[in-house]
Amino acid sequence: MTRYETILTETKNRVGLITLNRPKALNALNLRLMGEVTAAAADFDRDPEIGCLVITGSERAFAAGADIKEMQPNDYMDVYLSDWFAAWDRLGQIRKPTVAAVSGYALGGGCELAMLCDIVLAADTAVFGQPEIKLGVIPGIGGSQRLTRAVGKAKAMEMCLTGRTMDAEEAERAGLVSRVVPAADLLGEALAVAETVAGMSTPIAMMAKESVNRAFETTLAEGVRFERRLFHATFATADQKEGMAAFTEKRAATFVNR
Ligand code: CO8
Repeated sequence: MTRYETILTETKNRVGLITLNRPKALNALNLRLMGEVTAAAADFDRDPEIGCLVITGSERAFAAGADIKEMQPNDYMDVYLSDWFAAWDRLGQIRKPTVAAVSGYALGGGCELAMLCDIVLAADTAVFGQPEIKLGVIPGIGGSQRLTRAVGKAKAMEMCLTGRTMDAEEAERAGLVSRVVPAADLLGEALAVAETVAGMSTPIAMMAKESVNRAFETTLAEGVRFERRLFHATFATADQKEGMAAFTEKRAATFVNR
């Protein structure tokens, strides 16, 4: 078992859980944490016993942003040459579905980390924002792009230009999160959603994820063509045979993830 300093990991019922664990810094995302989250996620992605990932923080903070104290001493050449934060892109390349369970602050990089996940569940205490402008910087982990695609230009502009935050209810109305649940139920709900996904055929869930994500990258015609090719490909899987046989035989499907 890999030992981490800034996160906790566990597995249950085909779900890999990553808990950000820098409570004194409200889970600020330093480079160590970035390396550990992306490494743990890549391990779960490779593990045939895992069908879905959950990323969560604490009750008070999912993550209060990139670690400002770690960033502060850097100059342009430092961040340019090290391509500061580029490693977060690896999380967007995870092929299995990911669920963010957000309670408390999801600010700056914290909001961006949630948006890197496929399903975002929010506690009623969640607060989302891109307050980088108050620090004299702009979002650096995709916030200006993913927030705009999620909630539209009007809200994204206001949030990125003024640092205004959104509460959970507004985030749900705006389409940033799929559902709001009472804070006490958040992790249980997130694990239940993840277990549902993990109970499907994993390769088919990966194709569904890939297809939905394609909508952010391409035209409607190309996206539909991409979806059609993957849909046809599902007929080459054992799980399509099993899923449809189970339906006609009126029984539960037993997927073999092939
Ligand atoms: N980085 C480092 N430490 C932090 C951070 C952070 N982002 N957020 C909180 N902490 C620390 C505090 O410094 C404090 O530590 P200490 O006790 O040692 O002073 C501890 O966490 C608790 O925080 P507070 O005392 O401030 O708690 P409050 O409840 O009073 O306030 C807030 C909570 C409102 C969340 C407040 O902490 C806050 O405003 N934090 C900063 C939020 C923010 O601005 N986030 C955006 C950061 S920038 C970013 O994410 C992307 C930058 C992209 C750059 C790209 C470069 C290539």
